[in-house]
Amino acid sequence: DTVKARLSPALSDDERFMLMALNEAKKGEFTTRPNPAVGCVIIKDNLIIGKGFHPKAGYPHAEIFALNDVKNSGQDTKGATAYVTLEPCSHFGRTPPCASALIKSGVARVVIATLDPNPQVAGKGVAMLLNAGIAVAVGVCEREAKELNKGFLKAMATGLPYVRLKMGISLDGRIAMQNGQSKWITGELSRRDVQNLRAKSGAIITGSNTIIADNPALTVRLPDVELDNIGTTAIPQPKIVVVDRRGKLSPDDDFTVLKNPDTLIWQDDLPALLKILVAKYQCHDVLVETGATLTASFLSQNLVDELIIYQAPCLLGATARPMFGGQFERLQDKLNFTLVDVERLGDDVKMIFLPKNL
Ligand code: AOF
Ligand code: ZN
Repeated sequence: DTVKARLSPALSDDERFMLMALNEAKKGEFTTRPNPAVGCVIIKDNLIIGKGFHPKAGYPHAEIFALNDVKNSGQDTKGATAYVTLEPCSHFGRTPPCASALIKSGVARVVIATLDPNPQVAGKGVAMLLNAGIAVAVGVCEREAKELNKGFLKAMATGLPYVRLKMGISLDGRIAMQNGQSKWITGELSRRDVQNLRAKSGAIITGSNTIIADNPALTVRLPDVELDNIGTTAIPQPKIVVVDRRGKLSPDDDFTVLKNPDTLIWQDDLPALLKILVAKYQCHDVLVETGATLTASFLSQNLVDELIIYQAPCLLGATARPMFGGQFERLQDKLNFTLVDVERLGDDVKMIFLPKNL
């Protein structure tokens, strides 16, 4: 690691401060949706004079918390530089435009990690700052900033959510025994990691077979988070969607997810479902947790952005249920993936793959 550190080029001041702003932004990772997680630090003479993040939709944006932080400590924003992980907004939404607040504060320079594709903003924030004579730089730590708000950025740009499909599998690629028994194949740490995946998802999609076999709650069971700017906050529960192609479920069946009036039972058309999740419910990050058949539909219709596999060191045998219900005649028809991350979680391995689109 020391060798690597010596070989990698030193971070510029702009990058260093933007990474701090990104650390601020991450504090709101589980609570801001449908809004993006955004952080801001304000620097003068190479010192941090204020910082803040967006905690939750309806609350002030990151820039406002950071500007107030400067004021509260009796310092002055005149001539300072603001580092913001997303283009400051230019519109009156639930809150007034941050670009105006920055202009009023007298900052001399604004450094932005990535532009806001929200059509209400989309470059107008930068234009407002430039028109006011503020120096603006865009694209510092852009990759890291985009990583943090994959769902928001994709949904704003395309109207479709960022879809993660997660599976817990055995060494032989099985997800349950023939009788449906599956508790537990993966270990404690993997299951805790899945809680984090759920916590950043606006919706969880599953299938009626999974509901009938396991009666899962599909809830986030993480403690409330302590946000340093607004106090203790519960993580919102994702919306549950049950794809029930053959009409096996009726709304008054005795399954846990059906007791929740917000649960959506959906018949078939998956692309239409994804569009509605963004347009009607503002679910920008979607997690698919389901069995072999629905998994095959999502993958073969090319609807998955990221495949997340937790693989446990056990063999469940040839009669256990496979992870993927699709079938191909010829080897060249196989679905291919690119491995982008591997992590050890106790005795399990977590792997993240991107589908290689045909
Ligand atoms: C910023 N700073 O910290 C965030 C921004 O309804 P509102 O008023 O909360 O506006 C939400 C929109 O503002 C959201 O869709 C995104 O475009 C932008 N988010 N902008 O300047 C922030 N969270
Ligand atoms: Zn704003």
